Amino acid sequence: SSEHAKAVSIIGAPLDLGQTRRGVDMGPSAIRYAGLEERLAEIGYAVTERGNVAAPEPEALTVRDARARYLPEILDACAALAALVEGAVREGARPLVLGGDHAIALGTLAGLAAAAGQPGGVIWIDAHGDLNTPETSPSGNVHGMPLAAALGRAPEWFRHDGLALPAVTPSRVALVGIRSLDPAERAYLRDADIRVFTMSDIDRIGIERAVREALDHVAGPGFVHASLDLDSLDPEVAPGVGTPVRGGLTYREAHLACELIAESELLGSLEVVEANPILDRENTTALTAVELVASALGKTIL
Ligand code: EXY
Ligand code: MN
Ligand code: MN
Ligand code: MN
Repeated sequence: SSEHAKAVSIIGAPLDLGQTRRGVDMGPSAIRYAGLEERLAEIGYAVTERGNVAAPEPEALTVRDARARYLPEILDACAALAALVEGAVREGARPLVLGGDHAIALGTLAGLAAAAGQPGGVIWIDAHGDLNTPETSPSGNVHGMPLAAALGRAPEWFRHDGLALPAVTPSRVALVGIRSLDPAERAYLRDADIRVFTMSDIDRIGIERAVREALDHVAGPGFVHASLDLDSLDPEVAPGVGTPVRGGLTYREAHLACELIAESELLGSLEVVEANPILDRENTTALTAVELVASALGKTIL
């Protein structure tokens, strides 16, 4: 049915340098332990495990610039991830990247852009915009910046030999589930051709219409990617995240979003980020991640 292969390459990116809570580096293990590979095999995928990219431990590093903590090390890790993602696409498989904090999305998107030879589109499902630059960030946490970096903003900060930037086109970006923006992110979004579906919009028009319109917006040449930040879900459903925000997607809304993504057959790749087993209850967030990935890759109830 789909032009996309029934082959998936799992790539772990256990990076936690983009924020300050320990434990998100265990996200890939937690998601694998929750039964990812078996779940994908059940729905007919040929799964290849690529293991993890190397990610240094913060204890072994020093912060050189508080405006973007650990940025040089994050860019190196993202470049390594980009190479694996590019390789998976060239082999005809769909990359499925497991975070790690959301900073890794810069590597995923750069790898997709390198494989495609051009920027693409992304549906970004998140409580946050991740559109800060080192100059506007209130925290210096790079996991609040990857979408800005992938869009080619603040290039003097994010330039790296191993990263094809810009990796995404503003007119092919849609944000879904948004409920926490900083002033500079809000100002940027006022003028950018990015579609934003806040939680308030979703309350009004429903998740189905929001995701259908988001998918229309991101469709196009190059590639279409989905970046799923687990903090898009309500913290009661997904407590194991470092930056929870009340008022998020319900379990069923998140599933419907993923089912619509699968039905659209637009997606060539997927990533799921911010799972933190130390903050979780009995691996429930990782388990939810596995279920959502299965829905996004075509699992249906009937
Ligand atoms: N906007 C805030 C900041 O830049 O520090 C919070 C960012 C949280 C980002 C999470 C991963 O999506
Ligand atoms: Mn995020
Ligand atoms: Mn987030
Ligand atoms: Mn558009």
